[in-house]
Amino acid sequence: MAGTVTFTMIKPDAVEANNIGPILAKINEGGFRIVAMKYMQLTKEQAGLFYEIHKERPFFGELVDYMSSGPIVAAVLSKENAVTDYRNLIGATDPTKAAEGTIRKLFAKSIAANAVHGSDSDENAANEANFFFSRLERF
Ligand code: IDP
Ligand code: MG
Repeated sequence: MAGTVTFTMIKPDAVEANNIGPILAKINEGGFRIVAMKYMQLTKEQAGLFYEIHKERPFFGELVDYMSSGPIVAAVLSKENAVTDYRNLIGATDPTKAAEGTIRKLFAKSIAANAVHGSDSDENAANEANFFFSRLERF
C-alpha cells in the first residue's frame, strides 16, 4: 500500500525569489497537509549527508554547494499516495521538461536550482523526514 507521507524542501533559489508563500499555497491546493516544517540553512556537510545517494553523480559537488548556499524550508507532507502525487505536483527535474502548472514549471530557474525537492519513494520519504525532524516536531 502506498504511504501517506512525503518530504519536501523549498530550495535556496525559490526562497531567494520570495516564493515560499506561493509554493506552500500550491502544496495546500494539491491536497497536502503540512505535518512538520522548519526554516534553516544547511551546512555543506549536512547537504552532503542528505544527498549521499547522489555522491557518485557528476553534479554532486555543485548540488551540495547550491543546497547550502542559502536558507531552505523543509517540510513533511501528508496525503493518500503522498510520494507519487507530490512528484506529479512538482513536475520533472528539468523545469524545461516539467508539465504546465507544476511547481517546477512555475518557479524553478534551472535543472540544478529547481525550486523544490520531493521524495522518490516511501522508504526515502521516511528516511528524509527522520533526517530533519524528531517525533516531537511532527504533528
Ligand atoms: P529529483 O530532485 O527530481 O528527484 P534527482 O535526479 O534525484 O532529481 O537529482 C537531485 C537534484 O540534483 C535535483 O533536484 C537537482 O537539484 C540536481 N540535479 C539533477 N540533475 C542535475 C544535473 O544534470 N545538473 C545539475 N544538477 C542536477
Ligand atoms: Mg531525487
